[in-house]
Amino acid sequence: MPEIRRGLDLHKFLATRTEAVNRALDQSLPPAKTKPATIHKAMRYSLFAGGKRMRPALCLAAAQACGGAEKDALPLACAVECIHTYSLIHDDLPAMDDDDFRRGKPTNHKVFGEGIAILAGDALLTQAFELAAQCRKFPRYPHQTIILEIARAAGSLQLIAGQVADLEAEGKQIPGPELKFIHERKTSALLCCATRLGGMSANCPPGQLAALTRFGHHVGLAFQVIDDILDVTQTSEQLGKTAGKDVAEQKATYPAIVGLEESRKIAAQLTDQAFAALKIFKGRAVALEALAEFLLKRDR
Ligand code: GRG
Repeated sequence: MPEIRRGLDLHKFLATRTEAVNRALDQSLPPAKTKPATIHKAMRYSLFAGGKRMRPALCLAAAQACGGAEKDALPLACAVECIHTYSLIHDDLPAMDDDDFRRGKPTNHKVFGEGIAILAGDALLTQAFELAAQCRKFPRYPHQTIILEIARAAGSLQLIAGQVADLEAEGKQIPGPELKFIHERKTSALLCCATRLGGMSANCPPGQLAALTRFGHHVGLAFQVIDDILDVTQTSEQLGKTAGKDVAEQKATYPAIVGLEESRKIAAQLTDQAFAALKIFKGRAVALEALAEFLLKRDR
């Protein structure tokens, strides 16, 4: 049944934006046959393997909330998806999570080998900066600001920090605040960055950017709590990746620390905090609201 939220058909929103993002990504990457073909095939393999495109959707919805043109946000939405896909390829490597399935398909290194998978991730990370460098000029947010935004979210204080802390926490009992530290960095940072970039592409004023930051932060934390819940409650087929790995590897998660019911409550509270941040948009953030609700109720 389509979810209609104050006139918004979210399924249609997601379908049309996914199509636009896929088209833009296809045009921005070298064609698969470009020499050396292996690397371009490997980049495209993971990028077009069927991800949910939630980060691009948040970026475009944020641009809409701020009254911007979504086409101006599109290169940035694509840049964030490139970074996200790179992080998944590298996370799946034998040296990291050692996973065989992702997005319902064999992982990049299973198909192309470890060396090419590492390089495909590296190339996607670099592609993100190429996209950002070529985006339109936004008066309040020059290219330097946009590139800094992406670099900081992907760097050793955020995404990489989260991955390092996650690796180091394996098999250990960690306290709640340390788990939050990991979630803020390995998950929330990039969702928040996607949302902020959407606002920046709309040349939003500082008050709106602060609201988008609060929204992205809380939605990002809720996203990871739900991800941990799904790891326990869904099958590998439903998720398109190996389910049950957190328990098997004794990973610190909210379900492991506080149980499933309490984890669901925490995700709902975080989503409420995300909704609260949107008040400033006075009803113009319908797509962001609908996405936050969708992410809370998602089953994959
Ligand atoms: C830089 C190697 C490296 C890792 C950074 C992002 C990350 C840390 C690791 C990837 C695996 C992971 C558990 C990330 C947390 C965020 C998350 C739940 C990603 C999955 O995102 P979805 O569900 O995936 O949006 P799709 O495939 O739908 O795009």
